[in-house]
Amino acid sequence: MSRNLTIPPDLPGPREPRPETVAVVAFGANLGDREETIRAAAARIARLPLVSEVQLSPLHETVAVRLDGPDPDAPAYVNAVALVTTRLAPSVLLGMLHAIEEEHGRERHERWGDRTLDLDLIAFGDETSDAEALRLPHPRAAERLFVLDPWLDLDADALLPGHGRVADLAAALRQRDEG
Ligand code: PH2
Ligand code: MG
Ligand code: MG
Repeated sequence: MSRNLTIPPDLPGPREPRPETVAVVAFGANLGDREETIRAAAARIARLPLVSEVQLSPLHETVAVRLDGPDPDAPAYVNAVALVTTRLAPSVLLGMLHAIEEEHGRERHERWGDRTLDLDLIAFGDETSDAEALRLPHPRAAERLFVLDPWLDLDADALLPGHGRVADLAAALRQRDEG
């Protein structure tokens, strides 16, 4: 009896190492010691298996954006972005980011509510995905100056897959807000 169980040669086997990819991770915190939390989370990501480098941007203090717009009376955020060089699969990295949020006491009550730590996977190389559990790039990244500005600190030529230059997206948002 012979069955064709041959693995097609162009599919990577499950144990084959993935290539190094640069992931863009956004950090946000508006409760507790925001700066300390973000620095600790970046150091934690750097210690993950199959992560070889983490470059953290300068920290930006930003007005909280609620579902109905900016709210200067809400606790302000500290936001940052990191470029994470990794051989992890994006879904595995995302699971680890959620675990780190929990280590920092993240509680989920209301959408866009106050939080000790939010870690969002903004982009993963030039991958795009419509999967419900992991949309790439992050569906709201192009509209968020608190993501685009720290990303530009690290890479003035950054590209958001499917949307173009991050610098152009940020300039368009500023014009909309000021114009
Ligand atoms: N994150 C949100 C909602 N609002 N506002 C600021 N300034 N910074 C954030 O990171 C942020 C927000 C949902 O993830
Ligand atoms: Mg977020
Ligand atoms: Mg989030």
